[in-house]
Amino acid sequence: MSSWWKSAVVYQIYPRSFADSNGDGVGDLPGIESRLDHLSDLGVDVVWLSPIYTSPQADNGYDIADYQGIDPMFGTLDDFDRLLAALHDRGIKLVMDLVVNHTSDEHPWFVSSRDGGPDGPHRDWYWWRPPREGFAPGAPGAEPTNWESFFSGPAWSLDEASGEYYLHLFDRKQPDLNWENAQVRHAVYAMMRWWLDRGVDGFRMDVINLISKVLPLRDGAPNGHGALGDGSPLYTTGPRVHEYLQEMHREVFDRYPDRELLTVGETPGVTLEEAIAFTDPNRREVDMVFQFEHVGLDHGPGGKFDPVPLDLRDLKASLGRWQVELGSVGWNSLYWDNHDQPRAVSRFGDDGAHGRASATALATLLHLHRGTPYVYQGEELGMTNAPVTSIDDVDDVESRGFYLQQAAAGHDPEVLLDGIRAMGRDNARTPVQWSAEPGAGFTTGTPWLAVNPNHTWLNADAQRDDPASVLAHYRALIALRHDEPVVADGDFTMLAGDHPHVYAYARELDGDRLVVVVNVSSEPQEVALADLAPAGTALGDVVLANLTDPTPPEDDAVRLRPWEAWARLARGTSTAP
Ligand code: ISL
Repeated sequence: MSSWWKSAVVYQIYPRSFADSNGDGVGDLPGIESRLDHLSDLGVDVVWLSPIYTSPQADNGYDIADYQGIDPMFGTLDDFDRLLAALHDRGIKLVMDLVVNHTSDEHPWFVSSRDGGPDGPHRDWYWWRPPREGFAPGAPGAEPTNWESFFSGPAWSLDEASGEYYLHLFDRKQPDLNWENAQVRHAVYAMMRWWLDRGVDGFRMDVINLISKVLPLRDGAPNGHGALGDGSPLYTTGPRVHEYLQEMHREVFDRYPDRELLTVGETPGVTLEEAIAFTDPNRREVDMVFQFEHVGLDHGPGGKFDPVPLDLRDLKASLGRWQVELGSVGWNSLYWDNHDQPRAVSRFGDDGAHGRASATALATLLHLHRGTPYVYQGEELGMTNAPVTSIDDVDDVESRGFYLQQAAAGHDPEVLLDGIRAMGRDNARTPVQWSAEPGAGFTTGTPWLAVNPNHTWLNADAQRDDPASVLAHYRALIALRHDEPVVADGDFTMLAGDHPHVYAYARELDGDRLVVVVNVSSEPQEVALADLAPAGTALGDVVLANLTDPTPPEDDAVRLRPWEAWARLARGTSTAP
């Protein structure tokens, strides 16, 4: 299969926060269409659209009630077809979000599964179990297993009518589909073909490594909140997941041999070894996966809402290992941000005095790795975390579930709010800041989630024609990946791996050597030249820099200003074999 995506950059749109065309405060499909110039100017190759399907929105569309319908909040199928055509006219592909570990509890499949009772035709499409032996339905501890939902509380809810419980690894309104049932799998494949026939260019597969569970379902080590990084062996990369993905490949993707498609699995808790198996092209599963190791390094003992400072050496050890070991067999997805993560510039950078420099430094660090970079809407502007003053400002089902559970258990609400301020998913979900206007150019109405007050100066209008903007730097990074084969295909070598504040690496291809050096701190730093270039060789010419007049290397060392980042390319001088 072609690997056109090695030189491609993907842009993620979270539709409810991107652009609102009708003033109802929620983003929509015509809104996206009205902003396509922004995507063309940026130069991205692919758009990944978070869910736009019919949904009661218990988890902002990751709870789907009709896989082939568009939620009226976002528009109509005609709006969708127009958007797809407009993207294709600009040479941009469209990847859909595929959420098939679970449906909404309002999906007709689940309604039939529940209301048809234990003998109904769809009962086995979901995971139904009687109460734990010796317990009455609804009694404390009666859940069939001790699994906890990722959104707090038990992963089982009771259906009073039948006295049985159904499994939901996420919210109670997101029942897990039973992939053991071949009818379920084939219904999913048919739905995927329907979208491909409509012209879409692939799928981002939500929590796809959770679809196979270890049978019989049983108790595991308690997986308290935030255990996502460790996963649970009872449903993370379960025994049949590879078989299912290979079957999906045969039943869906093999039927479109002439199309350039992209498949990316979201795989929380995936190990490097598992990721190699998922993405080895010979196994015909998915092109790449989203792994979570690097975004778990700042989780403290209490989980994601208990963050600890990141040690850059841990990040280097983690990303470096994935670069070398996965990059040479399968393929990496490269990301800092998405709709589930806080804003990178606030989390790993310095969103105060060094906002622009740290946003561009982090972008440089990530994008020139080996893999396919994903830009999450607003990241290309350096958008920051959202101010939150009380739990009433918080919309996200995960953050709210965490707060309510922990506050009820007696934890200090202010400490809980601090965790949500740092790590909550709403940070990524505030509306895109297009302009300095009151609705940030996102809406003329009341936005569903407050716009960040810094939109008065941090916005696309202010950056569009500014060559020193974060936006201009993203444009340059994307162009560099398109233009320089060493960025797409080169080998990866970590440099100065022990340096606590400088992230440096080399990419090599056919005699070209690209060296990327990033100061990941708000202090000046220095790194020995010998750590960056073999004796007697030069670092080459600057091909990209985030500060004007990038500091030239001195005889023995490279000195860097706070958050300074550059890439230098030496042609035909590689020492690689
Ligand atoms: O963000 C997370 C880390 O705590 C998880 O809450 C997140 O749910 C996990 O990464 C899985 O994410 C995906 O599936 C969820 C949905 O809420 C997320 O938005 C989606 O990206 C359930 O569909």
